Amino acid sequence: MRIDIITVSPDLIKSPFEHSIIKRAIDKGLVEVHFHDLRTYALNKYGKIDDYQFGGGAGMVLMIEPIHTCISALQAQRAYDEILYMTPDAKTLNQRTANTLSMAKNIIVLTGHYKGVDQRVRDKFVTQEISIGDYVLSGGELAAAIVCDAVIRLIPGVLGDETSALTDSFQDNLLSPPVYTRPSEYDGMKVPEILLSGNFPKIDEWRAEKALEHTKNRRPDLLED
Ligand code: 6GU
Repeated sequence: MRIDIITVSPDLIKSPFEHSIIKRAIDKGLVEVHFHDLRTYALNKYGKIDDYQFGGGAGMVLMIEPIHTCISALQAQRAYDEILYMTPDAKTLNQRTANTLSMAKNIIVLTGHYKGVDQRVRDKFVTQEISIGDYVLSGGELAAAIVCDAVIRLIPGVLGDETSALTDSFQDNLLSPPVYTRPSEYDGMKVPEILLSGNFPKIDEWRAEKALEHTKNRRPDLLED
């Protein structure tokens, strides 16, 4: 997979790609991530990429031309499956979306800033808009990093244990059951007996029960989905 991230703050978004599982995926060649500073495509030598909004109101809007130039330059080199735009006024990211995106070959991720981008960018170039939750961040960069993390870890070969993504929370619309490690007793707190029993069918059953109980208590909305 190849991901091209268009941003006004490349430095803000780079670090999540330089650690742990995502870094390893890049090192293994399972994913390529490229950052494009929107200012490189600015209209003039002062780096102009935004302007006041028509009709008045606070906040700057990213202009269509630099974004169009950047997207066109990328599209001249390869076809893209999706052009994502990160914005709080969109459908919220979920595991199903991450699963689908993990099967793409080439993706562009456009991150907004200030008041966002000119609506014509969204109408004409963007194929999918994604929010990461019902709260507002100062820019789309951190949200883009989150989407990329959720997607990259699902690419086959990225996680060492192939089954491990399948047992994640949300993969079957259930939250994960609790996990324990040594010691089996700490300060009077005991690990549930069943987990020490070696009876794996029973353990699976216990985990399924706990996952359901957990979901009912914390996220009943997932069960209606
Ligand atoms: Cl994608 N962008 C911004 N600026 N805020 C958000 C968001 C995105 N998702 C949730 N809040």
